Amino acid sequence: MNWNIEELGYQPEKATGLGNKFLIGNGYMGIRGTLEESKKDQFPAVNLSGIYDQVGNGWREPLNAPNGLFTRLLIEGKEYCLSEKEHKAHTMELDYRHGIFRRETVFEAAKGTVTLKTERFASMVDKHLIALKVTLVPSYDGEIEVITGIDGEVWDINGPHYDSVLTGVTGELIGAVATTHEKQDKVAVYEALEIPSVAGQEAAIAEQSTKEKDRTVLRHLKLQVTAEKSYTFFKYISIYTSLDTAAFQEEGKQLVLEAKKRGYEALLKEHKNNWEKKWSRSEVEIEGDDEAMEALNYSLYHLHSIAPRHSKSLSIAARGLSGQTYKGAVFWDTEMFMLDFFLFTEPEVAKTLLKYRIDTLKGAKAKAGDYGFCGAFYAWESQEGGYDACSDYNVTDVFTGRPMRTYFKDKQIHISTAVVYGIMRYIEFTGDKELLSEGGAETIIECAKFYYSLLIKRVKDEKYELYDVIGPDEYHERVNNNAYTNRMVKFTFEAAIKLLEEETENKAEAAEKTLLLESFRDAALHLYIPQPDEKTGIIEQFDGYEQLEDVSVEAVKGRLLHEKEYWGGAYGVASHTKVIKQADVVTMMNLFSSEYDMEILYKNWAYYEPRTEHGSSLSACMYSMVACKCNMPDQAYPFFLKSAKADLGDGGKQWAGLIYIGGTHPAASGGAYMTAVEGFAGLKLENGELKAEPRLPKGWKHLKFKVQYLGELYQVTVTKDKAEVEKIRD
Ligand code: IFM
Repeated sequence: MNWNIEELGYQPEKATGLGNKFLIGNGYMGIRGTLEESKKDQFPAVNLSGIYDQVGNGWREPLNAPNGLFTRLLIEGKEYCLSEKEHKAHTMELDYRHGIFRRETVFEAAKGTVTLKTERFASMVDKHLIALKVTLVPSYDGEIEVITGIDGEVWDINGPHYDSVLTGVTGELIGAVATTHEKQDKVAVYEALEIPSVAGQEAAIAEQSTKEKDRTVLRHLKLQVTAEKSYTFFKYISIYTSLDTAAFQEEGKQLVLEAKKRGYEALLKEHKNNWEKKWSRSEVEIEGDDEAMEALNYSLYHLHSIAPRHSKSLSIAARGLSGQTYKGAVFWDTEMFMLDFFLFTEPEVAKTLLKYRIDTLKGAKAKAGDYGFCGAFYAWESQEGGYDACSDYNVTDVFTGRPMRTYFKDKQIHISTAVVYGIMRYIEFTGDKELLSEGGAETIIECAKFYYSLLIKRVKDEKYELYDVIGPDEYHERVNNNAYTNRMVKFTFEAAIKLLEEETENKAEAAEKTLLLESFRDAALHLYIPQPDEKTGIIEQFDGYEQLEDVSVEAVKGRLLHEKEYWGGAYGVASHTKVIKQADVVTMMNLFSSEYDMEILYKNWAYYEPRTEHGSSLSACMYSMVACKCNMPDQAYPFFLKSAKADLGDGGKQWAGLIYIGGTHPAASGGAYMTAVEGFAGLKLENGELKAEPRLPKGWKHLKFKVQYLGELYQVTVTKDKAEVEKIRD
């Protein structure tokens, strides 16, 4: 198994995509895989979790910290930056077993070459720390200068987010303290530099000066170098925000000084050990298919890198920590696609993700109230406090440049069902009912109240309906009775009923409970759930879907007048056709597969797949899951691989209309994991016991992984016709 990915050579147009592919992170921050010399036009970012800012009417988005990695060579007065200067060779490498980024570039200068090697990691042991090792090897005797420090001119999509960046030099430290526009939050970055005492090296880098200019603070090193000798220095960089602690500046300074004392190699060692521990629980072994094994573990690397282990109540953004796309907001992606990985390998992280939802209940109740509904309507794009960052105009029309009214925020009501699903699944797999008393039960009841207040009952019949919604397929807006939404809402009522049926001592509470119970029981019983058509077996995605134009994805694509044109909304090329953006009915079938015959599952899979654009990275894994459940592992395989490779290729879809949507795809990573574990290995609960039911694709000899269930660790090993689920000691 190869745990390294490499990029040979340099193509400027690939730099943005590679920033995602070579991302490193530790849940607190994500550092894009851009080069040290990059300035903001090349999208470098040290993206921070859980801290946001808004400027004017621009979109509210997470912060990128001042860039403490900034380093450039200066040879004979010329700055060497890969984007601009000649180079002889260039490679980038990511060791994704240990979250280490490396690059090696041979620059050509007048007198000869200078090889620049760097290595960096975002410490898994101390969330605030980044360490960078820089090595130079010249081919000639002479002078090389290095400019290195903190660049406060950060890349923003809707910034600038810092009203000011104060830079300074204190003793051996340099620092930058940035103040945000909206709330005057602070982000402090400090750097300590270490020039190790290697024979001749200290003397070579004897001259140092610092300069503060335009939001940057830079050290200027002058090296008298000898041909073929190597010169190394280390940078220790801390990042703290005023949300972390009142003493964010003192702690930041202290951290880099201590890091310098401990030294790079010691920090690297503990960082690597930490990663090894993670893999000992989460690595997936596939004998017979290295490509799949590597892509899958690379996906898990990304999930590990963005897990908010430093918090008890924080979630993961749809694009992880790869930048400001999608406003750094939390979507249904977390509960419906990523949660299982954490549930099975690190349930404490799963709890943290769900606590975020529980702790943002207030925001969800406020949103429901704003729309005139009861209960809790979670934010479609959730930021801190449950604030919904989704704009009413989430797409820009490519023809007019005008914002287009979209209804994601108002109508994608299925988001609250995802929260309920996540909480119930957590309890099922961990047995930790405390989450219910910590607000989980209230959250579920409030979500059920929300849906109850949305029900529509027509005079002519007994059933309840849900009108004017958007299902997972976002190309068809404001539809009635979306099959996924209705079924998930029924699930929500059933979850609430289960909780309410539990005993209560308190009389006042008991009376209220009785009333709610009656209402939810009635709702669960009468809510209309679209059923398979008697003749075709197809479940209609929403009322009237069958009447839409039946045309291929290719034909719809052929109607585009502009390559970045939005396919959905009022006038989109797909809106009036059966072409859908992503798995919708199929997503519902994956969740409730036990309610359908395999024939019905297959018919719907075969019907909807050719009509699906897979315009969302959330789509492919739902098709692979249902293909597995139809016992078709070989048909599932390409969808699985597509999900597992979502961040290994060219970066997928980068634009929605004129909006940049590039970044990593953690939901696809989670979907690939689900397919391997729950699809190919067929892991499931049967009467409270973990069982596997293998359906391995061609060429797979065995599939092996560990999972946690009810606090115990299990080793799962499946071959084509044998499954072992064995309790093991930690
Ligand atoms: O949550 C998804 C949605 O289903 C499709 N558009 C992108 C969102 C974030 O990944």
